[in-house]
Amino acid sequence: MISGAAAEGAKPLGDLHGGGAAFVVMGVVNVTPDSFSDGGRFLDSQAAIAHGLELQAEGAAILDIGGESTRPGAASVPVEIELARVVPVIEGLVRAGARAAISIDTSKAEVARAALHAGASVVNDVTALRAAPEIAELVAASGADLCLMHMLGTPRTMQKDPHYDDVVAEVKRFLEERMAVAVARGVPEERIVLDPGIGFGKTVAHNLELLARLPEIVALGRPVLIGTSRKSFLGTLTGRDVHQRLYATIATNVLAYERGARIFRVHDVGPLHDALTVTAATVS
Ligand code: PMM
Repeated sequence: MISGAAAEGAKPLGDLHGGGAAFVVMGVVNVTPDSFSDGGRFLDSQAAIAHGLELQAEGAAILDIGGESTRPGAASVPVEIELARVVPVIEGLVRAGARAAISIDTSKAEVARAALHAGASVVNDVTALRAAPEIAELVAASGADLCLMHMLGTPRTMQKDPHYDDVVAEVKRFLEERMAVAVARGVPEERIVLDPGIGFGKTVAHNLELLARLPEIVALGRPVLIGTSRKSFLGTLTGRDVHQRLYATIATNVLAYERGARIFRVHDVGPLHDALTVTAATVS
């Protein structure tokens, strides 16, 4: 059994299943030199911890800590480097008494194990257990939540002319299959969150179709996480550069809430928390 926050029962996603919180904002804390919108800003662990606490104060109920960039074309990072980036940040947040649940954004079993041990209670795996299926057993043993995300190919290849016959049907089938793998390896279904992977092997049209037909993904019966924050399709649509995409980010998240998404992975937590508070009060 793994110790840490997961073992102590921090369950922000559980609230969603029980009808508690109307929505959950997941604040992004990238401890990377090269993430597309905040690469290099929080590479120093003290800066990353301070940033995480700030996002918590703005309303993040989950802090998603990532030590490997998944931007298109990104190379993978050796495990020791990823561990050295994320573990001190998780330990620092726990030491600082963070109330927000800590999510580890990783596809490596060693990193998931160390993060759960340090106090993470969510594993956010953008490969949906394809890179390291044994993450499922670690999640199951610790009682953590698991986010399974759709991606076509790998970050290195995913934006090279992605093709689908029906993007929504294919993403849905993939998520269903990966959920079955997780459950077969011992993860309770009620600990699983699904994410269509906006921007991961998708054209602008694919992203828009996924958002338009989100209820089809929600129909799988698990909480849906959506990550549109500052992403390049918003730049294509508005002509704005990466730091001027807040309004576009808000528009997509408000619509995603209305279409059934309940967990929102964003960089700009305060504005999104306000927008979703009003949306949730308006849409019953
Ligand atoms: N997007 C990024 C990284 N991790 N995880 C999930 N579950 N969903 C996402 O959409 C997602 C993710 C890329 O964005 P970043 O470089 O700003 O972290």
